[in-house]
Amino acid sequence: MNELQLPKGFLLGSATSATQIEGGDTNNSWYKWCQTPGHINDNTSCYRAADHWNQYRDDIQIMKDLHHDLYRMGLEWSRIEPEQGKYNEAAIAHYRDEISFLLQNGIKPLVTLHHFTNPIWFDDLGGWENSQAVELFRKYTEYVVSELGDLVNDWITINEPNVFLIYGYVRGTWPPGKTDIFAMFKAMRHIVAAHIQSYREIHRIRSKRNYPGKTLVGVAHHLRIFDPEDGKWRNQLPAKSIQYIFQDLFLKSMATGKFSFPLGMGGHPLGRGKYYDFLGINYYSRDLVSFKFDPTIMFGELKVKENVPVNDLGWEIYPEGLYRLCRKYYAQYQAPIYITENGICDTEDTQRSLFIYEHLRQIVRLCNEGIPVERYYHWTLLDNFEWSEGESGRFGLVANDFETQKRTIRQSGRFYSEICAKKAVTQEMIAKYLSNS
Ligand code: IFM
Repeated sequence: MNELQLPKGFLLGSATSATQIEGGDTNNSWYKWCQTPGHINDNTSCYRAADHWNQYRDDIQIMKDLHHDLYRMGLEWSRIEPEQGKYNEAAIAHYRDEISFLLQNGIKPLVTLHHFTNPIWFDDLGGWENSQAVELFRKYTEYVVSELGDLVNDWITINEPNVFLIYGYVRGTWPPGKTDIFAMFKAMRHIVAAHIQSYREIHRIRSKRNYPGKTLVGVAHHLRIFDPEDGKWRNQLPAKSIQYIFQDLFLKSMATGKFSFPLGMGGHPLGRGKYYDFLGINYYSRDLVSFKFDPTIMFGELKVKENVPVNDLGWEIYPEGLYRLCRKYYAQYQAPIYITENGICDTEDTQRSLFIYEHLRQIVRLCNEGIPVERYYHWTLLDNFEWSEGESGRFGLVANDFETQKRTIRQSGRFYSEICAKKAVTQEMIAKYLSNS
């Protein structure tokens, strides 16, 4: 195993989302969803989560101990705007304090406005299928950026819109629990428009108020590799169409404002533009695609390659995929790349260190080839509420005991901490952390 040297100026940290760690909020769509038995595999609820709402100062101390430069955090819209148009000053003050404490500790925040959850009042109005959603999200953005924009330069408007829409509107396994592709495209049009309006709003407010620092706004896109199971054209076709519908359509529309088919007819209803300052990539795994005569799955069945390493959830561990995706999308979008998520569900912590090493190796390879990957946010800081998996999906650098809310840094967390401090993986670290890999 070779040493790794990360490029000069490269920044590292971790990512979380509000609903997955904060706990204590009853006003969001996922809280409601958790109330129905069967929705969450282990019957836990995001109401408990990791109690970060109360423990955020201790958690920031852990980030500091882990030598983080960066932290990607989410805001809970339903706490900030518990009723339509009524803002909760205590909630925004809480986030101000959290962000100020990060800054005092030398950790740069990247703030996500929407990460899979809606306020219940917003869903009651029809959620993302309602055309008013765009204006409602713009107003929420306006409020948040007016209140926090002096402290925060870096923003993500919406996390993984493709995953949110496909699970919520096609598979029906996440709120709002629909299996209606037309509803999905309707909601998608509004999400794309909401991103564009929010992108403009963040720039407008920060520039009008002369807030310090360069404003950087993007989307955290969940990108996957879809490889045909073999070279047969009948498998290649569905692999391409799934890739288009799952990720290329979202990326293009949100990045440029072009509403391509089936989202629209190729025009730019909100104006042609460049609505991203960086390319946020959340990368986890690859799927193999084989033809199946079933239009509801776009004629492609997704499989995991045989005899390959997988995580606890059965997802293939495929670091080369990160390299392939960054190359491909950089060629198209030409912006600095932030790996806004990358991580592994690994309860026993037997694979995480090697996973981190292998993915960073691909990043070094990309940087050596001139692709500007500038930041890496590991998913995730601590064990959290992993949506349908509940508390059983353990992605944390730090283990969390949900009964006692006691944090324990995993061995992989210590490895990552040394990487963050040294911006390198040395032979000593390989011997210490990767010798059993
Ligand atoms: O936990 C999620 C996160 O909320 C979005 N990206 C994928 C992660 C792991 O499933």
